[in-house]
Amino acid sequence: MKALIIGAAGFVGGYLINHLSSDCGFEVCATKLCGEQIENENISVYDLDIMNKEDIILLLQKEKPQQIYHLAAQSSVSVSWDKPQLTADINIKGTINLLEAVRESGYSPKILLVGSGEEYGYVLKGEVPITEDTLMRPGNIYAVTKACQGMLGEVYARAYNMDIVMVRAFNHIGPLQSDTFVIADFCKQVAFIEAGKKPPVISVGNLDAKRDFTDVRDIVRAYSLLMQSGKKGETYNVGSGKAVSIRNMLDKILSHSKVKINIETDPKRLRPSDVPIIEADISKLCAHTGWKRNISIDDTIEDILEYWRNIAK
Ligand code: A2R
Repeated sequence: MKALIIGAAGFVGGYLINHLSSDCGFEVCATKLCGEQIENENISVYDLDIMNKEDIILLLQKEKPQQIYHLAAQSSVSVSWDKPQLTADINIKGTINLLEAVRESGYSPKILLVGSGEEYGYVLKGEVPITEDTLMRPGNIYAVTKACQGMLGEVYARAYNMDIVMVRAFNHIGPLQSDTFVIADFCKQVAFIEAGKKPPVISVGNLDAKRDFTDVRDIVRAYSLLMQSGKKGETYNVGSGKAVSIRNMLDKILSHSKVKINIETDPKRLRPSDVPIIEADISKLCAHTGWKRNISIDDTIEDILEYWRNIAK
């Protein structure tokens, strides 16, 4: 089996490369933007900007992958406020470029479009856990573009009978994640405190919000299972199915800390529009693929802490 990962230089891409090449034994080709790095001798790496449809066509004609994982995105919510046009171009136009390139290439790979739990946005009390049929009320520009990407996938699957599966991924965490994400941020702070490079006070935002956290390694396993048995034109939630409060996550992180740490609320980290609970209903994913979480939250936290301890050394 040959798989192409588009936008593989990001957080998820590295884990997906490892899973497909090492665990599944696939031949993997991966794309990155010029200037990005992918260190892996066992795969073919190409520079590709998805804004250039002709380049996508040339790559597809050369490699003819049976599976295409589309990860390339402007994936930051905060950047999406500053650069709405760029976000729409990459996430919507880029996806159209890919789908059109596949159509023009005249063959039929299976395609996974990676969306986000953010697409659901303002979830009402009675809507938790969130099923795939829940009304989407995106609360930011990134989420709007991802919702649009998913709708495009549905339309192309129906109109052109293309084998496209959509996912809405909830919070994924793991080593290598940027510290702009809450769990990486907390673990980094703890590691720098342990190393004596920061006073023993951890700054936090809203600890009451509950979110659905899953290890990124379990997430990419779900993606490859969906490429085996996900149904054409369908959308799947990918998450743990169990929301945990940020306070609970912080307690777990602090319980692994080697030093005593005080907690301090930083008003800059408080986001007034925080949705109180986001929890995925993953029954469709489990029923169609047999997926279940393999890595516990505690094991993930230990791995993330170890990652930041090595950096803080
Ligand atoms: O923005 P950069 O320089 O970090 O590059 C990102 C890349 N990318 C592009 N690739 C090809 N053509 C473009 N025009 C283009 N613009 C950006 O896509 C980055 O290397 C990759 C996305 O990786 P991350 O931002 O690290 O996202 P992550 O966490 O790996 O999530 C993967 C997917 C995304 O579709 C998210 O929206 C979704 O999972 O949650």
